[in-house]
Amino acid sequence: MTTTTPDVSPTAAGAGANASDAARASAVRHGQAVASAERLSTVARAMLDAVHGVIRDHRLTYPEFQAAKRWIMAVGESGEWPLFLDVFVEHVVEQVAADSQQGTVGSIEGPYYLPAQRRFPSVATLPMRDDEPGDPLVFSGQVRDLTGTPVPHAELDIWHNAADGFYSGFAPHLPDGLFRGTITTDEQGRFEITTIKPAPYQLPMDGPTGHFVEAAGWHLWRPAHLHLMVRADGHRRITTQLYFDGGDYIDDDVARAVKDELVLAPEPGPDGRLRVEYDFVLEGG
Ligand code: MBD
Ligand code: FE
Repeated sequence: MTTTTPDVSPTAAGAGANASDAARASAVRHGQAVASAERLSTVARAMLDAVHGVIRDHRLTYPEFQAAKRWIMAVGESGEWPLFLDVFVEHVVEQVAADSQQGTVGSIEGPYYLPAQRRFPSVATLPMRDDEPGDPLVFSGQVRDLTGTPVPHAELDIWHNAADGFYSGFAPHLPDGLFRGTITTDEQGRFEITTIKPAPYQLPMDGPTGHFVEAAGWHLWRPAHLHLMVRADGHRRITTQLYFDGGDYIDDDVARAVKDELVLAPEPGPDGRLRVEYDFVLEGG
């Protein structure tokens, strides 16, 4: 794995805190939860009961309670709650949602989606710099419905990190829009996207999330992944990620978001570039 150190070191303040604005926008995309008093009471009661259970089972002390309070305040002040929740909690929300979902399996959205990126036709090269570091990757496939019928003009949002591990929009040294785009599939639901193979992602080490993970002796890494959102009129939108066979942390994702069906095995094509195909299957229509 090649991880280069950027000139301008992105900090937790960039990678973690900037995700707060993205999280506020995401609430709009996912729809507003309207909880009845009954639902709120039930869920809040269960959460408090779970916390009380942990305190009793582990005989939590006053100094530990105070340390936990200070840490929770620090996460809030640093703006890292979206990061922390997407890494340690979202995978279970996604699993519950997946119980009622057919077709391509989903995975978590994570904190770094940005809407309204550059739009591309079905054959596209994602925005990248001259001499962009990384292994070129050609990712192609087709969007179909559950009956196997192609879905023409589906929209596919794709976003992933640069070879140095950072995401554009959340690291000041990267140009806006790098490795982000919305691709519209052709009449046959097909697409072909040229990009680079993403790199494993390390959570920011200099914020409260990183401090906590290090203090617990856990690691801070996610395996390399492509993020995708696929939507088409009359079909259920899917949010998922694709991973790479044999890559670091593929069996030990800090965010627990890898599913076997989502692991790709790219092979070098005739021109030496890595190539891989993956077809998306959408419900509805
Ligand atoms: C990521 O890139 C990511 O995908 C998730 C889920 C959490 C933190 C960073
Ligand atoms: Fe990610």
